[in-house]
Amino acid sequence: MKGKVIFITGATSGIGEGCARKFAAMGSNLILNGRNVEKLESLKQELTAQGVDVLTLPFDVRDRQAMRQAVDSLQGKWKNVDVLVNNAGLVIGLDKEYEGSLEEWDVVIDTNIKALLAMTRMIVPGMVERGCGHIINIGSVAGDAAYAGGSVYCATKAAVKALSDGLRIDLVDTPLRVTNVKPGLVETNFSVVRFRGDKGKADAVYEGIRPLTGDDIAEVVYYAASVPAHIQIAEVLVMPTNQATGTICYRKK
Ligand code: NDP
Ligand code: 8X3
Repeated sequence: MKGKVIFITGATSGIGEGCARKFAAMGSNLILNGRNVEKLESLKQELTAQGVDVLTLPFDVRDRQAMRQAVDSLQGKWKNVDVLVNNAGLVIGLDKEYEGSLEEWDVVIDTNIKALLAMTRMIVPGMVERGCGHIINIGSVAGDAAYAGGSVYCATKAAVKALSDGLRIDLVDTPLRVTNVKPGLVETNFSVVRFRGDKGKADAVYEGIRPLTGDDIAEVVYYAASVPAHIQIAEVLVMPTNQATGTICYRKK
């Protein structure tokens, strides 16, 4: 993976940040996206000090025009994206489908589905032209089955599975690969965002169980990206040892 160009959306925290560190440690060059400009800059400083090149592209993935401008601004080696990690995503709330906020659900759907699709639409044609590339989508165990209060989020992650499967079909006559990584419980900023900043509620999600970390998922993403070119890791479900499904966990009292 040395010298390859990896484009990671949502690289300022959690799984995306873990992926940035892992690929940098293995000598890849990075295009890092997120909205938090300060975090992007500090990550850039940290990782360039390790000898890799880092380009920061701060934009809101829901802003189609900003995405277009950012992608069009890529020059030289940065145009040749080898691996696209479609990671930016979130959930807001744990509300019933007939009670939650349509506005909040718009944010979730626009980020998790429409932005992932738009990134794919903008980056993959270049990969097809060059005859190489890998799209790694961060789905979720939540896409396998709905859970109470998770209906819209689960639907977005089911959509990530369908988009990954559909893209794999569309690319079947090319050397490109598509991977859907489906994590279970990962302790990141995810639950803090879900509970609108309530750290107590967020911490309770991981009580009594050892959750995964963003770095753990980065290992899986890196593995999928680094296996020989004739191997396509189509889908990976990765959960803590004491998690069996999206909703069944063993928690120590
Ligand atoms: P974090 O909240 O820690 O990170 C989310 C990242 O997404 C941040 O870097 C954030 O950056 C970015 N992001 C969110 N909205 C936007 C936006 N509109 N434009 C650009 N970037 C955005 O959560 P995770 O690392 O856990 O989440 C990463 C992915 O993993 C998500 O797709 C999530 O659904 C998925 N996932 C998480 C699991 C978990 O248990 N944590 C389990 C399964 C899947 P910024 O704020 O700078 O914009
Ligand atoms: C995040 C996993 O179970 O919190 O995708 O929805 S869960």
